[in-house]
Amino acid sequence: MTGQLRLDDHLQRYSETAPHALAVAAAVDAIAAASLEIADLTSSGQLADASGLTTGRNSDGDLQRDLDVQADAILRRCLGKLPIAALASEEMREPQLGDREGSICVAIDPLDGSSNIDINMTVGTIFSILPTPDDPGLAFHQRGSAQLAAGFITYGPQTSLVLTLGDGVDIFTHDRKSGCFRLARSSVQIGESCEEFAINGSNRRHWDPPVRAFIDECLAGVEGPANHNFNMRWIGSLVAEAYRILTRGGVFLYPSDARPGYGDGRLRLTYEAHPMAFIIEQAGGSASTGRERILDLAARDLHQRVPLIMGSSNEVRRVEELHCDPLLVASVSAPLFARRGFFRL
Ligand code: AFP
Repeated sequence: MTGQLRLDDHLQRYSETAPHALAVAAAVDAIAAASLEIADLTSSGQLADASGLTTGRNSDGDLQRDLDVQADAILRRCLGKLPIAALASEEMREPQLGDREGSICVAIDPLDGSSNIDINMTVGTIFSILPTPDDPGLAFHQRGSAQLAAGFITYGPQTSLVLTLGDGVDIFTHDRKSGCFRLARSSVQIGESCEEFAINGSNRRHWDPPVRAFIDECLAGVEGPANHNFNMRWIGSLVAEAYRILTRGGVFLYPSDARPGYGDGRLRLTYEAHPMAFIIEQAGGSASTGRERILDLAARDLHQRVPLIMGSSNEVRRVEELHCDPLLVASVSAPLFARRGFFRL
């Protein structure tokens, strides 16, 4: 079936399965259409005056690049034609309320990894689709487990759309000849154990002891408790890391750390961690803060950050075990033994 099934046929079949399915299918179709416009921009780079240069800061103080703004506008234009009750974006301070009769709400990270544009690395769009609650103003305060669908598009060697509609994960790749997205991989599954970890190792001195202990176990390889060797990757683009994990397993960590503003890590719960967690769990993996399941969390505010450990379930579970280790936990709370204390683990 791979290569034959088109995304629009897949969405057509899904749209007849449940009351909200038609609206979900229409939103995914609109995001897929928007992604082709964004792919044109990212693939032209400097030629399309899409340099990735910073144009300012968004509502949450993050550096904003011209392409972030352009991608956000394209997605909002494509989604704006649909009966969506509320739309949230990394590039918008507050959610935008829409059609009160709309059965779904959508959260987007229009261009994740945009700091990689000027170095020609894979970037992407991430989306989360939720049911409309009684009060649409509370749409993005629902638990991650409420999601109806989630996905991301990679703008890299391939323009590929990774999608879960709540019944497994499928990957559709844009076929430039026919101009449509075609099924590349169906029912993607992540192995329960892995040999590859991804973390920004330059932050080691800022990590809590449980994270440091886990990475030290990975580095000890076959000579340590993991009893096998690991490889390391760090791309600096969440969508690229997630795509690799869906392809060959692995564990990704963006934990909280001691840097100012990183007490809850770097990634946003609503439009990054929630959709990624839904996808990873639907593919048989796990997604955690190190202490709690990501999909059990509900955001207090739209741009709330959250530590994210996701991927092969054995390694995610090991990180959680270390977060329960009384010795390691005590060292986090006891100032004397904390990160900048006299004793380093
Ligand atoms: P940008 O969108 O600012 O490039 O951030 C990308 C990201 O949120 C995520 O995609 C990466 O995994 C992570 O940041 C990389 O963070 P570091 O630059 O701190 O390694």
